[in-house]
Parts: sequence; structure tokens; C-alpha cells
Amino acid sequence: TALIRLSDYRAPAWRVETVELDFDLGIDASELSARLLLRRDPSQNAPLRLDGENLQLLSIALDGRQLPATAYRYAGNGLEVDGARDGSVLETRVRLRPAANTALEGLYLSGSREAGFLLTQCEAEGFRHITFFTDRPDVQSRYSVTLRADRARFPVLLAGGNPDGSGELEGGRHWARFVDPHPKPSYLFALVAGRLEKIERDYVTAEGRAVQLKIWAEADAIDRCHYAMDALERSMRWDEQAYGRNYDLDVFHVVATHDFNMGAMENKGLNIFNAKCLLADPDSTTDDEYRHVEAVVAHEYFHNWSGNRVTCRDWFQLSLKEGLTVFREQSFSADMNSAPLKRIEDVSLLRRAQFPEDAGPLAHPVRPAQYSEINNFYTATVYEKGAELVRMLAGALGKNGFRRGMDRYFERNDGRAATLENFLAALGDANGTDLTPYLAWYGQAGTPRLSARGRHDAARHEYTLTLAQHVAGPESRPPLPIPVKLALFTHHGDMLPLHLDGQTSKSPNELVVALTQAEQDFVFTDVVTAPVPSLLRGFSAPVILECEYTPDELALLLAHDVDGFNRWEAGQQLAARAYENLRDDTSADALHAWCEALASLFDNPSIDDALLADLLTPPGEVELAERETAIDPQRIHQLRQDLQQRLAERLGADALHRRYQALAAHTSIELDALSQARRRLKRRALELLYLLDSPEACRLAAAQYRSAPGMTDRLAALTVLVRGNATQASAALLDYRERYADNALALDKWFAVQAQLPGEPALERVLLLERDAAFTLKNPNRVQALLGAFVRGNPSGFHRIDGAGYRLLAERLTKLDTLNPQVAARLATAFNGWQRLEPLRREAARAAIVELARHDGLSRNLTEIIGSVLN
Ligand code: HT7
Ligand code: ZN
Repeated sequence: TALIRLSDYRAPAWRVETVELDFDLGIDASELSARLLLRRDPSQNAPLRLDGENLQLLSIALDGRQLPATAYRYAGNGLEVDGARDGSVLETRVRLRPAANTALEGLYLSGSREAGFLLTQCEAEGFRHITFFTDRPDVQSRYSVTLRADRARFPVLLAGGNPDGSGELEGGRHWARFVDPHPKPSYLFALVAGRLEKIERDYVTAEGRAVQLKIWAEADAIDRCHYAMDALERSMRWDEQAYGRNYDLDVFHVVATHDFNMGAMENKGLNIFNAKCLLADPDSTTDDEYRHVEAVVAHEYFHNWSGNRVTCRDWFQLSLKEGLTVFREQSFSADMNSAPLKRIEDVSLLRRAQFPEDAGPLAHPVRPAQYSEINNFYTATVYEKGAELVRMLAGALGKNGFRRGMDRYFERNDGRAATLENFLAALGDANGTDLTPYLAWYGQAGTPRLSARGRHDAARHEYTLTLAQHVAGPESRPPLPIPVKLALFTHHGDMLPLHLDGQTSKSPNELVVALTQAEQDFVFTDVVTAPVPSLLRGFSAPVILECEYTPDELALLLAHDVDGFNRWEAGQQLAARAYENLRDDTSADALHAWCEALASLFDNPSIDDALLADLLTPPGEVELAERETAIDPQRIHQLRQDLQQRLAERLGADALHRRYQALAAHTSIELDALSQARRRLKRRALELLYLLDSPEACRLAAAQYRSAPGMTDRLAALTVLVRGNATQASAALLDYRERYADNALALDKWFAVQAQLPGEPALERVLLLERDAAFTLKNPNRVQALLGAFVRGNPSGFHRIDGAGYRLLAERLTKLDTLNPQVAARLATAFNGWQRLEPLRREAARAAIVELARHDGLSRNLTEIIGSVLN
């Protein structure tokens, strides 16, 4: 299939200045008239060519005259029209089939034919499934949209922009019109029509604009929208205060749907959300999910400036809006919740999702150089690594400098389609500095390795830190700028004042050094005894740190580092070394140091319960696998269990039991930090207790399941019972299935918990669950809950030595691909990394992928992923 290359970018030959859309909406068939005012770039003389896919063309007219069939050509994915001039008006009428659209791209039906509603998804290239258009982000147009439909079936009619009238039509029909004063790219167009309920709130921006905030959902879900409304208001205030950005329309709509390919979509004035990222109530939403809802609401709202007012010139610049908006959301969430916990959560995600992506055949730069299917590039690299790059830039400029730079960026590029160069130039110019060396980060794949070596000169009281960088790939790559935030600790756990030639720091004990060459020495003076360095504090750069700490040094940082992130990080490093002790059957020095350090932290009342829960959790199976060459996921699972068991033994059943009971005495369902932290640690204590005394832990879990005041406790208990194969598990599962029979999001968790049964039994369970009446390949959340949880969230279950997991995935992908290529392609990325499996699994995986690749008629989405994975 054809590759689209960044180097081939050309400005559009034709633009659409204004667009008038007039929809006649129906479930099976909708018709749309579009009237485009065309502008031609005088320096180019290409014929008029518009994107358009799967459109049934009913009529076409240019400058008021119907065109004969000889005056245009519509073949597959584009429409060519003869005779168009600058200022021409093109009118087309097309028919769409929303109910038959299972790909959930363009105009489609959410829910049932009888009760569901119509909606659109246009990013990245869905608008061409709605009408003929220059469907590329550097064409920005003014939209006027009229919706007409039967009033009883579609009482609510919404489109982006401000409302501009509504009224009755004959035959029980009605209409509503919307005008968006802000020119926008086609990917931000949206409409929604159907039976929806709403909650409303009035908001006044810092600039004094009165805005109506409206959140829409189906009747049974509207009561679960209040948390999102609060989160939206917090996000709007925060963007005013942190970035001086105000909302710019009179209404802001948010809509929840259960049928959505991703998390949410920032359509101008009409955000559309996957219900799982919007609906929340204590009975069906866990603490982690509440925070996720807050984060996604904020993310989509922040796009109004970072994405909508300033958009991307082309899809290669996707991280310009996504990396930046993830960074903005991370800063917001850190301000709303615990900053160190948020950092731990984000870095864990980066390591779990992005590092493996960057280490295998799907690796690509944050700004890819080429793609076949753009939907395959909404990746952890573009989003999460992209956010890390913005974080480094923000760190380099400091708080005020970054704000100055962002003001300049928004000012200069407002209403434009920008590039990453524009971004770096604005940030740099506003601060009189050149940030172009950071462009190298955007252009190369792979996670850099940062090696650190320390040498202490006792006679001269000098400590020399040698930092060196290395990225796998062509040797000719220029070095990257890597900011390394650091501190030095004495062996008593005190921080040393830092004296480093030529570097100044705000705090006397912490410093950011910039590694700009392949290798550099940093010499600290007045260091009397050999220190322990705390490096890359707060994870100041997205690299893999290689530093030869002794277990005692890591234990010292785990005990004393005041940087919450680095304290956790020291624990993670030590746990990984303890894991290696078990794996290689070597001296248990790290295992011992880890257990001892955690045992004393367990009794330390000054440690926050949530941080303690995270400290008591070793790196996940995916992260441990990243350190191996011939991966055996079942052995990794077993060793990680053993590791946790050793920790549990050191803490002791009595202590775990006591801590569990003390935490269980608090039964609030409040979402404040303290209550969430207690629930988190309670869960961890129960999981560790299970490894020592499974009957007692299962008894406690069964009781917790029954009396849980909210979903966090209920799901934690259910998970312990199911993973532990407890006798009480089936009763709890039955109860849950019935209790949440009508709650799709809660039911998804029921599928996911079971799909994550450890080891061999998982596959049988998945096959059984596929036969449940509630399972369907048509709903992305359900597919994710069952198949996604199995292939992505359960390495020991998926990677069976007989290859049955691989064959199951390959077979389901062929079916799923015919329904929804985007979801199929995303699921297929679970094959990433098969080359690093141990030989038997590797061969089984290869055979399954090759077989899948032979299948006729696979989508471009899936073909591209399989092709890359096989490479
Ligand atoms: N910008 C949004 C991207 C998105 C999307 C992309 C491809 C296919 C379907 C999609 N739905 C939403 C999500 C975001 O805010 O990052
Ligand atoms: Zn986004």
C-alpha cells in the first residue's frame, strides 16, 4: 500500500473558505447537501480534487449548473471536477448509511436502531466519509450546519459552533442550525442527533464570556455525568489561570457514547466521549477511573487551544497537539491530585506502553517520517513520549519562561495550522534561546540509554559524574540534549549542597545538568565522602538510566530520597534486581535489601498510604520482560509472584492483617486523597496477604465484596477472588453479572477481570465468555474488555507455550477487521515484540502472524501493523 511521506508535503492547491452543510438525518439513510466556496492557490494549477470515500453521489453542480457525467470523475477515494475556478461554488448531494457503518468513522449509529442516536467521528480522515472535501488539517473553513430530522426520533439536534435558530417542519420534522465563527479543519466537525438527556451549568470565563456547559447522555446514564461537569469546570478555570486561555463559544457540549474507537474527541464546541471516559458514580467507577475521567475531560477541553485554535499542518505533526495536550493534562492532574503519584502513574504507563513500542518493529519517531494509515499513529510514542519532550522543553525554560513561550506560540499561530518547528521557534524566541537541538528528539525512534558512573577523589574532595548517552541505530546520529536533574546523598541519607562549576541552581541541593554531548564529566567540589547520586529526578528525561548502584545504595535512596518519584524509582530498580536474584539463583543481596527497606517503610507513619501501596508493588510483567532477551512470560509471572511472596513473608501475615483491618475500618466512598490512598493500600495489603494465607485473604475478600460501599473495594475484592481461583469466586462473579447486567461499563470490568486469570486457564475462560450474551465484536469497549485484557493485560495467559493464544488472536482479528479496522489494528499490536520471545513461543507466534497475513482482503490498517510487526 502507498506510503505518505512528510518530505512530500505540499501546501493545498485548493481551499474551502466556507462550507454549508444541510443534513436530512435517518438511521438507515441520511442525505447531505454540501455547498463549498472554493479558493485556488494562484501559484499552483492542479485540477480540483476532493477526498471522498464510500459516498453515494446523488447530484453535483458547479457554479449553479448541474454537471454532466463527463465533467467529473469519482473513483474510490476521490472526486475530480473540471472547470473549477477561484471563487467557484461546488454543490454536492450524497447519501450515507449510518446504521451499516460498523467502522465507527464518519456518520454512524450508537446503540440500537430503536433507541440509539446518530453521531460523527472525523479525526483523522472521517470527514471524507461524510462529504467530498479537502480533508486535511491545513484547510480551515467556516462551517454553517443545518440538521433536519423527525422530531420524535431525534428530539435533540447538535452540531459544533453557536446555535443559530431552530424550528418546526412539516410531517413531525424539525430543524436546527449552527454557525461556527472559528474557521476549523474538517477533522473537528461533529454532529449528534437522537434522544439524549442533559445536565447544564452556567460558566463565565475570566474574560467575561457567558458559556452554557451541557453534558448529554442517554437517559439511564445522565445521573452519572455530574463528576465530569465538575471536572470540566475545574479544567476551564485551570486553563485560564495556568495558560491564560479562555473558552471562545457561547456553548460547550459534551456527549457520551458507548460506541467509540478511542477515548474521546475534541470536536470544536461538541466534544464526544467514550462513555468510559465520562460517566462516573461510586457504585460503578473505581478511584483510578475517576481520575481518568477527570484527565480525559481536561485533555479534550485543553485541545480547544492546543489543537483547535492552533491546529496541525499535517498528520506528521500530530504530537504538536497530542504531546502538548497530554503534557497540559498531566500538569493539571498533578495540581488537582498528588503530583508524585501522578508522575509515577505517567512514567509507569510510558514504560509499559511506550518503551516496548519503541524497542520493537513498531518503533517510530514522535514525528514519523511516513505512514500508510494515519489511524495507526495515535500511539504511545506520539502521545506519551511526545508529552515527555514537552516536559523537557518546559523544564529547560522554567515555569515563567515556558509560559512566556506558550503565550508566544498561541499568539503567533492562532487560527493557523502549525508545525513542530513553529512550536520550538515560539518557545525559543520568547526566551532568547535556540531550542532546535531538541528537534532531534522528534526525529528519531528508540529509547536512549543514559549511563552514569561516579568517581570520588577523597584527597581532593571531588566527585566526578560521567554521563554518556547511547541510542540503538545509525552511529552517525547527533547527541540529544538530555536534562538530568540530580542530587547527591551522604550515606546517612542527607542531601549535600551542590557545587558545580558554571552551573547555578534554585535549590542548593538539586540541580539540572544538561548532557549535550555523547559523554560529559560533571565535577562537584567540596564532597568529603563518596556520595550516592539521585539521578533523573522526577524522570527528567525519557531515557533508560544505567547506573551501577549497589543494593544498599538503592535501599538508601528508597529510604531517604525526598523526591517521591525517585524514592519509588529506587524501589523499582531494587525490586528488579531482587527479581534477578530469584531468576538467576544468585546471592539474595538485593532481595534482602528490598524487603528490609520496605519493612521499615511499612511502619513509617509519615509515608502516604498511596505512595506506600506503590512502593510495595514491583515492576509489572511487561516491564520485567523488557529486561530479558528470550522472554518466557509464564516464568516471569511466576518469579514476580515469588518475589511478592518474599516481601509478604518479610512483612508478616499479622502485620498485613492488622493493616488491612485498620484500613477497612474506614468505609467512606469519598474521593479525597486520603480516602483513595486508604483504599489503594488496603487492596495491596489484601493482595500480599493472599500470598501468605490464601484462605484467610479469600474470606476477607468475599466479605469485602459483599459489603463494599463502592466499586474500588468491590472490584479489588473480586479480583483477588478470581485471580486466586477462590471457591468464593464463582458466587461473586454470578452476583456481579446480575447486579450490573444493565451497566455496560461495569460489565466490561467483569469480562476484563476474568480475561486476566493468570496462566493457562485464561484462554478457556475467554472462549467461554465469548459465548456470553453480552459479548459482541461490534462494541470496541467490549472487545477491549475481553480480548484486549487477555492479549495486552495478561502476558502469562496469552503467551501459552502451545501458541493457542496467538492463534485465537489471529482468528478474531480476521473477523474484527471486517467490522472495525481501527480496533482490529490496535489489538494486533499485541503481537509486537514476538521476536524476543523464547524460541518455542517465537515460532508459534510467527506462524500465527504469517497465517493472518495470508488472509485475503485485510484492511489497510491491519495490513500495515502486521507488515511492520513481521519485519
Ligand atoms: N484527538 C482524538 C483522536 C481520536 C481519534 C483518532 C482516530 C480515530 C478515532 C479517534 N477518536 C478520537 C483523541 C484525543 O483527544 O487525543
Ligand atoms: Zn488528544
